[in-house]
Amino acid sequence: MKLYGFPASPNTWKVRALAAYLKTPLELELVDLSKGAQRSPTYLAINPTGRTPTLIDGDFSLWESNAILQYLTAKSASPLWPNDAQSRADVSRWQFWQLAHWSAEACAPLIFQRLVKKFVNLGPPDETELAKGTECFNKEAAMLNAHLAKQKYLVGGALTIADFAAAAPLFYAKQAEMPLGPYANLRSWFERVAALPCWSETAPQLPAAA
Ligand SMILES: N[C@@H](CCC(=O)N[C@@H](CS)C(=O)NCC(=O)O)C(=O)O
Repeated sequence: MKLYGFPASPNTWKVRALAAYLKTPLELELVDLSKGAQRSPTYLAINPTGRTPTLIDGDFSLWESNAILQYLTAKSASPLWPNDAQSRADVSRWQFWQLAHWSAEACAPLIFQRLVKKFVNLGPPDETELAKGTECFNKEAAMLNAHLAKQKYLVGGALTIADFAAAAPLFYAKQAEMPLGPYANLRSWFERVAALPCWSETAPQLPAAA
């Protein structure tokens, strides 16, 4: 299988980390976001949204990183995507939350304003956007921190792809100045997930990106 992606992006990194964890061979095809490669006609032919990552498995093309996580685990019958209806719905719930709220409203704005803008010379951070992102971050982090007071991982007592999805943007917590200080359970959970060798095995070489 081939993954079209940008290694520094949390959405690409979490897919590559999962593949490494599952020992699923995954060839990386670089889509250089800094050069606008996501808008090339050849890339748009496999992913009309013009976003990364995209998985190619034979003649099957799959975009949306959380769908890719589900597909890779389903293919290898891994317990990271448990095979009963309630657990699957529970994992999906956290993945939908990650996509709509944790990443889109909280982590991504802070990463964009404090890292990406610097990296691609887009000027100083927008203070209004930073304030909005910080408020959302605190709201979602407080909820997640309370959830993690009851259990070690997002779903049940074991690692799932929900943890891969929610942890990925936090690798940029320091550079994006995400206010993790008050959230001890969240920090311990992230340390547990980040300690999996698959993350360092697939860590990006670039200093920062979206
Ligand atoms: N919901 C999508 C988000 C994908 C996404 O926004 N990818 C960013 C990198 S993190 C991208 O390719 N941006 C390029 C662009 O929007 O032009 C997913 O999870 O795969």
